[in-house]
Parts: sequence; C-alpha cells; structure tokens
Amino acid sequence: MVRNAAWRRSLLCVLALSLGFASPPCKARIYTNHWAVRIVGGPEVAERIADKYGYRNMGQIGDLKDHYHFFHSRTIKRSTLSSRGRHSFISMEPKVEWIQQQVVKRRIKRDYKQSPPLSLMWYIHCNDDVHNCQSDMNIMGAWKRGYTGKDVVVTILDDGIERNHPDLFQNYDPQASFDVNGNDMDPMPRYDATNENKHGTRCAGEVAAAANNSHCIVGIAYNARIGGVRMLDGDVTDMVEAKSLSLQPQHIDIYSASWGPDDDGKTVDGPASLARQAFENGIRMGRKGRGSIFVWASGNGGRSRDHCSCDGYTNSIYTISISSTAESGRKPWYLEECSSTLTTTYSSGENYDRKIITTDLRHRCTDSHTGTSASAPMAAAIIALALEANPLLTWRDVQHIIVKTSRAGHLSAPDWKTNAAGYNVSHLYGFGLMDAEAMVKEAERWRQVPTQHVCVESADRQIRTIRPEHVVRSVYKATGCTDNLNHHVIYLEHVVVRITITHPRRGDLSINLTSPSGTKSQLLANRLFDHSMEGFKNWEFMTTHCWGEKAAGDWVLEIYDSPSQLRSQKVPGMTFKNNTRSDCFITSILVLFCHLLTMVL
Ligand SMILES: *[C@@H]1O[C@H](CO)[C@@H](O)[C@H](O)[C@H]1NC(C)=O
Ligand SMILES: *[C@@H]1O[C@H](CO)[C@@H](O)[C@H](O)[C@H]1NC(C)=O
Ligand SMILES: *[C@@H]1O[C@H](CO)[C@@H](O)[C@H](O)[C@H]1NC(C)=O
Ligand SMILES: *[C@@H]1O[C@H](CO)[C@@H](O)[C@H](O)[C@H]1NC(C)=O
Ligand SMILES: [Ca+2]
Ligand SMILES: [Ca+2]
Repeated sequence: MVRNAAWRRSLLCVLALSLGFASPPCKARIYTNHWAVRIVGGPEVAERIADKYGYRNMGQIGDLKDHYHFFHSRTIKRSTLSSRGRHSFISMEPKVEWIQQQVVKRRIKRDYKQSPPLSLMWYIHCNDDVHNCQSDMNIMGAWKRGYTGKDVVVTILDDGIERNHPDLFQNYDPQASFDVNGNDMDPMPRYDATNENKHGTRCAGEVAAAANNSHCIVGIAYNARIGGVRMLDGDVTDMVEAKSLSLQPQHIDIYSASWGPDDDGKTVDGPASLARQAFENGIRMGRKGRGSIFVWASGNGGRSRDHCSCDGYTNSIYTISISSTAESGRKPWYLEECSSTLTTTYSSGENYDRKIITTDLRHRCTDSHTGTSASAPMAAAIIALALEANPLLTWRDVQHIIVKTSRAGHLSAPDWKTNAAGYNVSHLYGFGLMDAEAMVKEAERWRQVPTQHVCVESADRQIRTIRPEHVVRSVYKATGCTDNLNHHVIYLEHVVVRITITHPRRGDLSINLTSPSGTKSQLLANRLFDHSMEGFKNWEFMTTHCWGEKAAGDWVLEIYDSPSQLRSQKVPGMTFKNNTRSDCFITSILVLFCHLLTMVL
C-alpha cells in the first residue's frame, strides 16, 4: 500500500468520525454565522465569490492554504438550524470545493477554583527540607548550563494574555499573538468582575515571566518570547481551533494548550477536519519542516472518572500530552489516566499541597494556579530550554528526548512497569517527571531520528460480538510492514488502534492492548457516567507505552463489556434483558503502528 493512500484513508475515517461525533442526537448543534470555505484560484477569486453571495471574506484560515473564513452578518449569530437562503447557493460555485457552517464546540479550561497562602516557587528550587532533590525537575541545572529559552517562541492558546503585565511585557511577542475571538492583533483578555479570563495570563507567566525584576516569579524559560492567542473567550468552532493551531508556524516554535472537550466523563470528542489539518500541516511544515510542537494538558476529569483516551486532542500523536503530579509525588484528584500520556510536571494536589505561583490578571501575582492547566505550560517551557540547546530537533526528536529523560522518581502509581525497551511507564504519568537538565544535555548531542514510517496493519475487517461480562480477544499477526521499505517499522514510537464499536452503554466498555513484547496498555477504562449509545466510530486509541519495542509479532486486543448497575436502569428508548442480548459489535479494527526504522542510541 502506498503511504499517501494510507494517510488519505486515515483522513477519510477521521472526517467520518468528526461528523459522527459533532452531532450527538441528544444535543442540539449550535450554528454560528461563520463559515469555513475551500476555494481554489487564489484570494481574488475568494473575494469575488464572497461578494457575490453577500459574505464578508475575513481572510485565509490561519496557515491553511485555500481555506477562507466567511462571515454572513444577516444570519443570526447562534441558531439550532443551519442557515438557508440565497447565500447558501455558494456551494454551487465550481471553485468552491468545500464549505462548512461552523458549529459551537464545548471547550473547557483545565483549571479549577481554590486559594491558599503564598508560597515559594517550589517546583523550580529544590527544597531539601520538603523533599529530597531526586524529585527535582532540575530546571536550575538547565539554567546553569546556560539555557533560558533564548530565541525560542512559545504561545499560549487560551483566553488571552495580559501583554502589559509587569512580569510579561519584557518577553511579550506580538508576532506570536492574535485575537481569534475579536479578529484583531491584540490578545488582551476581556476583563470582568470574576476575572474569568485569567487563565492564559497565568499559563504565560510559568513559561516566560521575566527574571530579576522583583515582580512575581521567574519563568522556567525566562528569556523565551511569549505570545498569547485569545480563542476561548467566545464560541469555539473547528475554524477557531484551526486558526489558533496554525498561527505563524514559521515563527512560533511551541503551542501550549490547556483546554479541551468537556472532562465530564461522558464525552468522546476530538479535532474536526480543519483542526486536524492544522496539526498535520504544523508537524510537516512548521519550524522550517522540523515540525511545530503542540503541548497539551491531559485533562482534569479525574473526579468524573474521565479517561483521556476519549479526548482526541491529547490522544493525538502530534500533541505531547502532559499529566500532573502533586509535590508529594501523589496522584492529584483531578488526574486522568490513559496510555497516550507522554510525561508529567508538577501542579496542585490536595488542599495542603502547594500550588503553582505565577502571574495573574490585573498586573497581579497568584499562588493558586492549579490542575493539568498548570502542567502543560511548564512542560512547554522545559521543551523551550531543549530547543535552545538544539534548534534542529524535530517534533519527534522532542518526544524521543522526553521519553528518554523523564523519570519515575518519587511518583507513586500502582501500575509502573518496565517495557521491553527498558523504559518505565505508567498510565498516570507516562514516562514520569520531566528533567530539564537531562533534556538539554540529551538535546545538545542528539542527532535527528530518521523519517517517520507508518505501517498500517489492517486486520481483516472483522465483525465480532461481545456478550455482557465477556471478552472479545483478537490477535493480530503484525510484520511491521517488512515487505515495504517505506513503511517498514522495526522499533515503535506511537501505536494507534482504530476501532468501531456499537454498544448500548459506552461507559461499560474497556479495552486492553498487549504488545508482542508483553507490554499491556489500557486503551480505555470503564467510565461511570458515560451512558451514551453512540459507541465508537473509527475512534483512534493511542499508546506510547510500547516506545522502543519491536513492532513485529502478535498483538492482542481485548475488549471487555462489564455491565454496570446503571445499565439495568431505564435508558430512554432502550430496554435490556440480562445477559441474553448480544449488544456490542466491533465492526472494524485496524492496527496502525507508527514509526522509526532505526533507533539512534
Ligand atoms: C539575577 O541576577 C543575579 C545577579 O546579577 C544573577 O546572579 C542571577 O543569576 C540572576 N537570576 C536569574 C534567574 O537570571
Ligand atoms: C525502572 O524501574 C526499575 C524498578 O524501580 C528500576 O530499577 C530501573 O532503574 C528503572 N529504569 C529506568 C530506565 O529508570
Ligand atoms: C486491562 O488492563 C488493566 C491495566 O493493566 C487492568 O487493570 C485490567 O484488569 C485489565 N482488564 C482485564 C479485564 O483484564
Ligand atoms: C438483571 O440483573 C440485575 C443485576 O445483575 C438483577 O438485579 C436483576 O434482577 C436482573 N433482572 C432480570 C430481569 O433478570
Ligand atoms: Ca519576575
Ligand atoms: Ca478528559
């Protein structure tokens, strides 16, 4: 199979998937008066077509070629009905290849509310009386080697950035900033009585608050340039996400996102077509072809028993998914487990644990930044130090270095295991706590990994049935595409399993994948609150746990159906008989192994 074809196929599946999930039958879609349009022939053609049908052309969507943002002022701003009328005939224009009215997506900031007394920057300085220095992220060690983020550009995709904050203005970078909500260059947050839009400013300080100015804190990459994109303070649509993720990919090195689909433990949602293209363009073309770095908070749904595999942003191979640990190394209550998490930084834990101190709205300083929201920017800043040490690192090099240098240290988890490549990995923390000094040392001498290879092992499209309290076990005999040099995968990076399941209560399903070397990844755990009857439609589950292992051999996929008590309760439109029905169908399974022909050791 040709590589292109494989990718196109995967893209098609994802398109189908995003259509499927964007419109759960129980929730009404909300249509905006914004459209995304693909028009060939250049900006003049787009302008002419916009004019002809009464739209305002707001320009190209981020860095996506031939994609334009059209606005129609005579359509109501939010509606549950898609818009009709003369303007909808635009789709008949031969140069209009695709058009989509933008729908509102629910996106949640990954913080939570709380506030305790002022404390030190414990996550930077190792305080021997509190914990021993083995639990240090060794940020001072990286500084001592001379790395402070100089010439690296980080941007925070969030609710804006207070660019004139006394601790931020020095490193503020207008070129790395934009206001997608207001459609202008100025990402200043909107102020209100509750300071709702403080999130982006808090994240920015962690990365690049200035040093030695006696204000608030020192950012981990205190000489990096910092930008902010205001995109969460308004309707979030696929187009809004794509504009943000594809802002200035030749200028911005690292995008940090601490938001995502609802962490309510019952949502399955991910990037739709434009955001997906923004990720793919970013890793292919961003940073002069070395690939944009997308850093993502793994989610705060711990209390709702959410599982981060159901979040298509954090679950993507293109994002570096960041988990959190408390100062004590204990699991924070908000933590979400899943196999796509790559690494961990500090954040808040219990009430008595210290929280993150950082810049705050209205030129202030706070000691109560929390959740995985605080962890993603910390990771972005540490990656900035590594990029300063070696600007030639590709997006995959960065992931390799993280895997190699993160340490289990004092992080407590019941599931630490050593994979066949010798890495310790956990569903709570990925490969462990980040180590800034080890990362810059590794970056200094790192040689680029070879081109990514993608091997799609397509199992025969099997239809299998699971009975309640039973397991369906499928074995895939993988070769790692030995017969095709361009796809041959010897050692693994990411492993993706694409699955379609229909089932009357999605939360009752759990899925385990065991590699040929015997490493078991839990791709999905039961979700107590997920009563959805939607199942999974070509959903891509991802694991990092087989990193460095051999690809060839028998892969075992196990899907369990453990009916919860809840299932015997009434669900509208469905009645269940105990253990008599066969209600779970797996209609297609593909295993997709990504990458790496030879390891650089
Ligand atoms: C602040 O300045 C002092 C004295 O010039 C210097 O020793 C120290 O390293 C600086 N701190 C940072 C974080 O740059
Ligand atoms: C993994 O964990 C084991 C057991 O705790 C430890 O002995 C080993 O050194 C760890 N390996 C790495 C690479 O950190
Ligand atoms: C699936 O794997 C997880 C994690 O190792 C384990 O806790 C769980 O028991 C497994 N499920 C079954 C039914 O074996
Ligand atoms: C169904 O199973 C539940 C729990 O196992 C049990 O309490 C209930 O009586 C069963 N209902 C029928 C109709 O068998
Ligand atoms: Ca400062
Ligand atoms: Ca989540």
